Amino acid sequence: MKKGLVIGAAGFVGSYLLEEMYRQGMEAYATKLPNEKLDIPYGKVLDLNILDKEAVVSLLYEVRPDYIFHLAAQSSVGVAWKNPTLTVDVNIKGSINVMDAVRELFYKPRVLLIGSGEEYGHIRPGETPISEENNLRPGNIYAATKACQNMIGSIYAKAYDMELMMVRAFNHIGPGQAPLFVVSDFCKQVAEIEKGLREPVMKVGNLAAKRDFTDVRDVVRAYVALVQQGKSGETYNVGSGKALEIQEILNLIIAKSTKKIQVEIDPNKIRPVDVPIIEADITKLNSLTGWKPEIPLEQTIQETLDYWRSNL
Ligand code: A2R
Ligand code: GDD
Repeated sequence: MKKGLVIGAAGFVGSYLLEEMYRQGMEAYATKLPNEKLDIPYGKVLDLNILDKEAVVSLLYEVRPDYIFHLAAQSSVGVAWKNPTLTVDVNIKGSINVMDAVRELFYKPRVLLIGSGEEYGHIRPGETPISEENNLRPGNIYAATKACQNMIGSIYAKAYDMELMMVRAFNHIGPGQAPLFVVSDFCKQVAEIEKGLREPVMKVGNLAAKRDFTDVRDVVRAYVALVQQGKSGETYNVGSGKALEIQEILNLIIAKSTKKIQVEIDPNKIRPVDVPIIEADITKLNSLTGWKPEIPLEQTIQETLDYWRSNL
């Protein structure tokens, strides 16, 4: 049985990934920050802060995983504007600690580094859907840290002959996501309005942006396929292949509300820069693994809304 380690498993994607690993017959190990809670019905949970390089080394020697999924990050574009140094520390220095710890091992585990569709940034006309070979022109601090992780990952893979693969994940959504992110945020507001916990007014940010949304359960299937089949030093887009305007997402969510809702732009939700469109070309991943998304957006939105209706 292959051993898989998920670093940063207490966040949104972690528990879905652990479930998928279990389904595919992998032995699961998971790390969380000491102050986080993570109860999983299978596998072992260990504490780890990736800023502590020696702790990463010891943990890898203890677990000796065949596969490593590196999810740990400061994952919010909005938070990165407010706390750039934390974002740089965790997303760049933390990732280098993971890569260095892997490099020092006496064997070569296969490692998946999770980056972002945001790395492409200011996409030019004619560049969508965007392929992995496109220039990176990051438009925010979070995106710059993930582009840096990607570049260092590809350098390490070549320089040290490591089994490192990079993912550029586009927007992933589903039940349990923090309301920092747009779909979860809008669904939570609808549930609060339905329960009479707030006025029937949705506070929103930039509705003109176009983003490419995929259900988190589809995303983790791609991660498990890539950690096994991905080619070392290569980067793979993981997305739906189709961008939608946030306005359209809002319309879909509001249409499901049992209450009449007004929409109001909240200036605090408008970012200093928000790139107009991010849309994935997923040909490379599909050709390698046959992966394609299966869960329709409408179902993900319904389940996210129902999650908030029963978890306020
Ligand atoms: O920031 P927290 O307290 O939510 O903890 C996050 C954790 N994390 C760390 N783990 C170890 N050492 C650190 N120094 C450190 N700093 C933060 O990583 C959280 O539990 C986890 C990341 O989970 P989420 O923020 O929920 O991200 P999600 O949606 O699971 O995305 C997974 C990956 C990330 O690399 C994103 O940047 C990418 O996919 O989109
Ligand atoms: N969060 C939020 N809240 N975003 C809003 C809102 C709102 O009320 N109104 C409009 N938006 C717009 C944002 O300006 C952005 O254009 C888009 O909705 C998506 O925002 P988020 O859901 O916060 O996600 P993100 O695109 O910034 O980042 C997510 O996707 C990346 C991959 O593309 C995160 O999951 C990242 O970790 C991930 O790398």
